[in-house]
Amino acid sequence: MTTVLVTNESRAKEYIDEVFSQLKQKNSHQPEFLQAAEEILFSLAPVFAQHPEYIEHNILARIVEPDRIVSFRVAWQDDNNQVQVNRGYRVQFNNVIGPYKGGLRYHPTVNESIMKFLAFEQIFKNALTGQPIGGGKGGSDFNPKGKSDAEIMRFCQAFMTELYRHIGPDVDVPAGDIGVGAREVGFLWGQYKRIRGSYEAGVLTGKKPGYGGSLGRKEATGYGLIYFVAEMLREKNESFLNKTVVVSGSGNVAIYAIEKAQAYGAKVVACSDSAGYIYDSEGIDLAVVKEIKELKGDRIKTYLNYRPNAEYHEGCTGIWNIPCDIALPCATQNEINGDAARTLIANGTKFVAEGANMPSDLEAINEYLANDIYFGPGKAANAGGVAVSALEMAQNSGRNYWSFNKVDEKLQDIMKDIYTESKEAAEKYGTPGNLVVGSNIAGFVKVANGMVAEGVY
Ligand code: NDP
Ligand code: 2IT
Repeated sequence: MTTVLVTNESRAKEYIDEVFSQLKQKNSHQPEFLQAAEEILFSLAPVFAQHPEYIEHNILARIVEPDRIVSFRVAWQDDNNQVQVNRGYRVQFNNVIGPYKGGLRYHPTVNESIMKFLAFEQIFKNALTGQPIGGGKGGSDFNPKGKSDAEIMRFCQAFMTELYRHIGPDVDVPAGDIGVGAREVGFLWGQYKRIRGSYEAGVLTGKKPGYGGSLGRKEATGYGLIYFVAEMLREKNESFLNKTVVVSGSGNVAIYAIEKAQAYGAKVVACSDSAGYIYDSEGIDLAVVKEIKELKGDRIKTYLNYRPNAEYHEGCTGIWNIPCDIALPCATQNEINGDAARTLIANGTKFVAEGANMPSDLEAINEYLANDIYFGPGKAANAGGVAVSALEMAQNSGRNYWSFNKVDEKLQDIMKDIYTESKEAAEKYGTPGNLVVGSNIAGFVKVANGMVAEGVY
């Protein structure tokens, strides 16, 4: 028996090594995708040791190759009547457990590597939600900063004029991400409806409530993160009450994470944007942050105009030097490296959970795990947004609306279930307390079983 296990273990490791080395060769110019794949692949060794049938079906080599990637030209006219050109993407990675599902990102850094890393993560995240949604992601290198409403609208219309032929309520359902919120989803939706000539509400999520959108979607990622962290805290006989919290970013995820953390009695002392961070020792005034970011679209620096006793620091990485009990990165990928993680550890941080996708690099994750930080990885901790997107799809299919409380209660249950499943998978596969391994395995097994069931095509 022991020999069989050892053989299985070494065969599992060999198999993963083999798939990853081929992946590196094929995608050597895609560092973010390789980073996401490395984290997931190597955490799956215990699963392959116990399930050699996944090796027989060559699940790993199949799951790392997207079903398809669509890349297209987006030409649009700016307010000076100049024609601008951007590149649009949709990565349809895996639709084994439901239509492709994932957000759209508008940011100048968007490229195929970033799209693929996000879509790959989304497969496992979406599986974890327990909702029938596959994994996808899209976006453009379009920079929304400084653009007028009319320019944003024309860009969204031009983007949808190509994207519409690749999506549909049962095919692929985009939503928001960085640079794409309810305003952009509204413009995209209007154009889709115009082209298709039918009211297919479930083709996009994150719409405004009253026009097909779900109550609670705007808050879902941030609130869901806090519900997840509440479970992590409960595990250690702790709570949010009087904890010092640092949240990076000041966008959709950050704002609603701050709101719920404060409602649970935490003191949130800092947040940021891509230019710098603010520190308010008395606790962030969220009404001010909302006015700056949601109403005015201004820089976080202007917080000092309302709260002169706060501090502003240029550059966003310094935020991790602020001592805190709980760190919640909610801005973007790779915002915490090994050095920042060591600073958090030295300052006594005990909990890190990711509102953003892949904000901690591999070195940072290894530091957390080796130093008794209880770590909630993004694909589990930030799954609340896409989970409520799936609830929006359900409402659209049923042609009805649910109350905020009904959605919020379902979100709380989903986040608790994700926590429990991740924790139990970590225990079952021999790494108790390691939610990275636990969430990767719990998500992977659902998709892998579906792939075995549907056969090779
Ligand atoms: P927003 O566009 O609403 O906000 C993004 C925030 O992050 C802004 O404060 C922005 O600053 C900052 N930011 C963006 N890019 C960078 C960068 N390169 N360096 C430093 N700061 C940066 O996006 P969201 O809040 O929706 O998304 C934040 C993160 O959460 C992303 O990783 C996203 O993938 C993830 N996520 C989002 C979900 C959702 O439902 N929206 C669901 C799950 C995960 P500035 O204003 O200066 O650009
Ligand atoms: O990263 C994410 O999970 C999102 N941006 C949300 C995707 C969605 O379809 O709601």
